[in-house]
Amino acid sequence: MQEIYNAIQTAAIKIDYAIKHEDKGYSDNQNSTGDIQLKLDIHCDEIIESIFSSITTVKELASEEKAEPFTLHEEGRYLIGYDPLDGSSLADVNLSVGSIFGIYENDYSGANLKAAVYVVYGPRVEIVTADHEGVKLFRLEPDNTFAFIQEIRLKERGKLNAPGGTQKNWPSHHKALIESLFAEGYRLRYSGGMVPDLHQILLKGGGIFSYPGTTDVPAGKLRKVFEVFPFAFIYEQAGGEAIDGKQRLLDLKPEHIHDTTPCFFGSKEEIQKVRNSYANY
Ligand code: P6P
Repeated sequence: MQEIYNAIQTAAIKIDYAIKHEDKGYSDNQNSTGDIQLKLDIHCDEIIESIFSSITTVKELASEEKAEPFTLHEEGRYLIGYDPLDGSSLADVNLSVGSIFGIYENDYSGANLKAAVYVVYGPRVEIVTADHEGVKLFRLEPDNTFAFIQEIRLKERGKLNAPGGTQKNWPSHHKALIESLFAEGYRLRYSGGMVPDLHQILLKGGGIFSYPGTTDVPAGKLRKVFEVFPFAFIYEQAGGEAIDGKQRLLDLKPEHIHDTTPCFFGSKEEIQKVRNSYANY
């Protein structure tokens, strides 16, 4: 697994450079969920594919930017589902963006996730890894190495509320849940970037991030394999919980590689509030 973590560190340095110095224009292509791809999306995907291609323990790659998974090394052990540059359009307005990696065995179900990693490209470049040893924060140093900073743990209850999705399309019980959190004094923290928004809640000790099913998109927007399962794994390893409103997210399986799901990530008390609000829906 360390070989994969090292490869992600190398990719992170190259991607950070690309974000800061390379063409931000749109390509002529769409990805499998219909998003028009930035040239940056495609280049970041190429950086990651190139770096993983030399790691023989990696059997298969599944990228959010490609229609289907593809085999790298037939005898490899790990399947890697990744989003090379999540929230890439935020780079145009100089907001933080990120890369997300789920490291699976056998298939891309939540139960087969063995480790998860994300990179935040912001004022600092930081990497968070989660495996059976816990959740660890690393930061890019001037000599282009990543220094261990701290373990990350969530408190039982936090103070931040990151409510995603188009509010006019929230179901009424979801709207009541979000309003009840603000009435309790939770602070709004939402940039539109899943990685920095979830990173902030982890580093500030807790709260809740939600991207619900909406009246126009009942299955939600965020992708199980590339985004949701990795963060569900990270939040659980940090002492929090991650559900779809009722079920534990890591108990779910993708129907297809780009499958999406409603998702809630947070401290235990906030996730219990979600269960209470969604119990009868
Ligand atoms: P909305 C970015 O496009 C993204 O995939 C996630 O990074 C983010 O959490 C979500 O979409 C934001 O979606 O509908 O709130 O703008």
